[in-house]
Amino acid sequence: MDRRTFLKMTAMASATAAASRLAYGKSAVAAEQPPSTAKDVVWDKAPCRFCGTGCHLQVGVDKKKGKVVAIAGDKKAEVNKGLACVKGYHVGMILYGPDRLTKPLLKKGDKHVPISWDKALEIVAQRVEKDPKGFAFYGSGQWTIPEGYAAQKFMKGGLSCNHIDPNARLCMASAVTGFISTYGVDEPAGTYTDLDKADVIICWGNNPAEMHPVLFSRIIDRRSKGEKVTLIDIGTRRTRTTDHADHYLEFNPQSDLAIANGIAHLLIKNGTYDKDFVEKYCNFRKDKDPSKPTLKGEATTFEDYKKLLEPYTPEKVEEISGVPADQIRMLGKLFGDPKTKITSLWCMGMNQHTRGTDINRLVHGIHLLSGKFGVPGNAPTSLTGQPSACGTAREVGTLAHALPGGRIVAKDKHREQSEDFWNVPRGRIDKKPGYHTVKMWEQFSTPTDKGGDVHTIWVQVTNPGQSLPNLEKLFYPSRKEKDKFLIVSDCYPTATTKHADLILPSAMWVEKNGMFGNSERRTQQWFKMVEPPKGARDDCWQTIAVARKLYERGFEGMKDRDGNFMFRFTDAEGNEVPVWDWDRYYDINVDKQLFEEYRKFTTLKHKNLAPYDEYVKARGLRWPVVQEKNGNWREVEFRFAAFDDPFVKKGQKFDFYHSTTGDGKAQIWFAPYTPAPEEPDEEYPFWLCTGRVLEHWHSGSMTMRVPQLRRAMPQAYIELHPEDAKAHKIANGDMVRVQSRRGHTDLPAWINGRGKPPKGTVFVPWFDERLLINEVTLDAHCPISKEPDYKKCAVKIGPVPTAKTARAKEE
Ligand code: MGD
Ligand code: MGD
Ligand code: SF4
Ligand code: MOS
Repeated sequence: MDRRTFLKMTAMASATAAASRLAYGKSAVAAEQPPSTAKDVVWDKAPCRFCGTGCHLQVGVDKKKGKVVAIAGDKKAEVNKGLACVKGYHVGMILYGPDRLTKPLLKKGDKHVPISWDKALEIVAQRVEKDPKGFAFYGSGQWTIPEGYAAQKFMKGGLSCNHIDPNARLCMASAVTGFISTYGVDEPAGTYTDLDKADVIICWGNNPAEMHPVLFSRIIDRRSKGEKVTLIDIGTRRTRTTDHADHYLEFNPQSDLAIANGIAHLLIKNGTYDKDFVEKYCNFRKDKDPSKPTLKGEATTFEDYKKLLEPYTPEKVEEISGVPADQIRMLGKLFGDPKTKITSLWCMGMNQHTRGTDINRLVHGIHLLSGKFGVPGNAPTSLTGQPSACGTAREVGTLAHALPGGRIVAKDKHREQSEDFWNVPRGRIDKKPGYHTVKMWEQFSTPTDKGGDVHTIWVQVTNPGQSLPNLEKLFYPSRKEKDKFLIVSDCYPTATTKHADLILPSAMWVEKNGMFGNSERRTQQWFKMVEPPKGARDDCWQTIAVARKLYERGFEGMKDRDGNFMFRFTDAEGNEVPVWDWDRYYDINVDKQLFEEYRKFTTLKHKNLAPYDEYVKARGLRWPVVQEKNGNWREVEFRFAAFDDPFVKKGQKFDFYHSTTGDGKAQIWFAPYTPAPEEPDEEYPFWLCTGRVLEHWHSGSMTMRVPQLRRAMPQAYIELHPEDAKAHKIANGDMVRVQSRRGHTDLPAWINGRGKPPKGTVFVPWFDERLLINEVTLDAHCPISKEPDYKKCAVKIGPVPTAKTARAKEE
């Protein structure tokens, strides 16, 4: 099977899902279908709007109609070489759902009434003035880089308020803390190139066949060329990825910690770890009290590390994880063989974990211990999910504790540097980190007189009313509080806009200029190609226009050191352009000016980006991008390794130049296995795992409006093991109530469906806004990364007690 056939087959399998008993409800939302062979079509490049794979597409625009009418994979793109998955091919149609938002809407009683943009901006400005420290910005890994940068500057450099955090907190925060505590600096050392070179690829509880399909097809492609590549799927349920795996190791939720320790145990016991690499380039670390894990921990010795690993014999690991001891030995042998190149991939299984930071550190640890690092094909590579979770959330640092370019608010020097770059007065940036996502929504949900000090949240490019965990606790309560005000910028009506006090209609994807940063440190750029529906406007414009409103009303924070407006854009002659006037916004390239300003930050922690114009020419470049003597800009495939990374000290083979111990070494951590905070018991006997499906993007707000995708996967369902279904007298398609200590939702059963959960576990995808599984999930989170665990909680299942079906719920 080659890459193309794999992608075609996944699309076909989607169609079979549609034909199953699952299909019910309104079938297709009428959206105009773009003809594929239109005349007058002009093509331009843009990265796909969806996943972190970061495929580059060619977008065909009918110049007469001013509409996107065709999509093709971009042949010049290294990531996808002309291919795309089903979502990619249909991405143009997300612009043309019939119910795009086109007017600012203000809540009056139970209704939303249209208001002017000027009035809307004034309302936002008044909310800020009322209480700047109680104003929070909830952003996204789907923000473009300039959008995130503008919001970051507005909050931290303007309002002196650090309450800005992205939805990516729900997603890759544990990967960040894993990288930082291991290497001292965030983001993968390797790139997708490793997938072409590895002998063995291990997936640690992720499903790239559906979630990073074009990336996954790269592995399939190697096999079709006759190359031998062994795929090992370590997961808690069978998925489409499992179908292609040579080995499937099914483990009990949470016990990945024991498996990783089991591998390290064998490497040491058999003396097959890489002694030279460990001695030269690694230190050992652990937490003093493992029940209270920290980012920094304390130094320990190899002897101590060895002792701590002693209990993790293959037999003990089998007892904890359910994975046969022989399969643990197989993993130990692979890591212990110096000739085998291994690349590990992971995503939400390891990150959405109450021990998320620890399991990230342990997987880095076994790669370091075995020396499977820094040679093409040997890499521990976390995948991100959103198209710019890396580029915007991580690199621009739109997290409550961060500043652009790997700076943090807690450090005096970092704040001062940022204040200088922004030309704002000393002391403008607050040194106290703001609220992380869960805390932000908790504070918003708590009444003011009970200490709930967040009064307004402005949401951009995310749908928290569907995606936050434990909605009953984190989302609904604020909606009953009179003085809590929710502002939402979105393109469509959603589970969040429904509850919003103010809705701001937004332009999307190629209706605006943009830049994304994908999962392999690749920064990508595109230009606006079509006009948004009249009334919808860029998120970045919205932020700048609110800032201007505040400036005009005399708000001090919007002034720079010279008393000028803090967002100053100029034309070629150096004259200020009033971009806050929507009609003037595209007089100049705002993205380019914001990016060039941001770029200065990126050299401070070796995350160097090239000038904007380089990205216009390229199909993305992987940072650090450094200029060579001949003037060319060169990207880096493997960081910290002398063969490729220009920042490695001369004469050294490896150099962890941001080492937390200051000695150029990486940290190998020990962390024990501990059980999940909520496990199945007599009353709630099942594990619930939640996740995604190929056809839909997250909350489904975009993909459910594409008829082809909606038809292919029309609604959410609950996957069960056939024996559990039998025991509960549940047949395919029967409505099942899934209930946790927090809430319940009713879904049709899918037995032997696409995913196959083991006995005692169920799985529900979360894309369906009519069937909110996040009323059931848990908000417990990793104490270091603050990322919640959507992958496991305890539930019971049973028949739906009343006539209240999912359809009733929809109405
Ligand atoms: P999920 O479905 O969230 O997918 O991509 P993935 O992480 O690949 O995760 C499900 C997996 O979690 C299960 O297969 C299970 O094996 C694993 N798991 C459950 N419990 C545990 C555990 O205790 N430990 C470990 N190690 N694993 C466990 C997510 C990614 O997908 C993300 S973050 C985003 S933002 C994107 N979203 C997205 C989408 O919405 N749709 C599509 N089609 N693609 C997407 N790509 C991205
Ligand atoms: P999306 O559907 O991507 O989900 O969760 P969300 O970010 O909440 O929301 C993006 C919103 O932005 C949509 O409503 C879309 O219509 C809108 N939009 C699209 N383009 C634009 C634009 O250009 N401008 C504006 N203003 N709006 C736009 C994602 C989050 O969900 C993530 S990343 C993870 S990893 C978590 N995963 C997860 C899980 O695995 N299980 C469960 N149960 N819940 C989860 N929630 C988390
Ligand atoms: Fe888009 Fe991801 Fe599919 Fe590539 S793999 S076309 S980036 S959704
Ligand atoms: Mo899911 S970043 O990786 O947002």
